[in-house]
Amino acid sequence: MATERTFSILKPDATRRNLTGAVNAVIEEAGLRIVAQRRIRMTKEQAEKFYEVHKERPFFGELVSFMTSGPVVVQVLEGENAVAKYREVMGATNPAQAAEGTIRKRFAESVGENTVHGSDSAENAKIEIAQFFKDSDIAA
Ligand code: RTP
Ligand code: MG
Repeated sequence: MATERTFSILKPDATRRNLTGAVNAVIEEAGLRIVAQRRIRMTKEQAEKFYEVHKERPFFGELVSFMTSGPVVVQVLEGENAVAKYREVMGATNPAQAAEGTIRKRFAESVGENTVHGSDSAENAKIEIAQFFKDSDIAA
């Protein structure tokens, strides 16, 4: 498996509780490298576009309002099999179902406020990275 990149967001519940360093430590301990990182305030338009696939879901409004409720940290992570590796390190969407040691098991408060986002495929990772980073922002 070649080196791969994935897109990550440390969500507003992580910044609110001052957990960005603790989450980054888990990411780095898993062997993923943070090759780009920026703290931003997502606009409603950015959040709606980012989560467009969920626009018909009942939780869409709540999700957009949460993602714009405070600062987030957007990141590009790099490593062997980074997409699948990060999904494993994040744990299940619902923290109650997440495996021991995963970010969501350790830190997440609820299925909505679940601390991190990670791309679900290499193809989506490319699309998501391009929404927030230029090639020149990434230093591998
Ligand atoms: P993400 O996209 O944020 O990495 O999370 P995921 O793949 O594990 O979960 P996904 O199904 O893509 O859902 C996206 C985000 O929507 C919120 N959500 N709320 N209230 C609910 O039932 C519910 N279900 C999903 C979560 O913030 C989830 O991460
Ligand atoms: Mg998802």
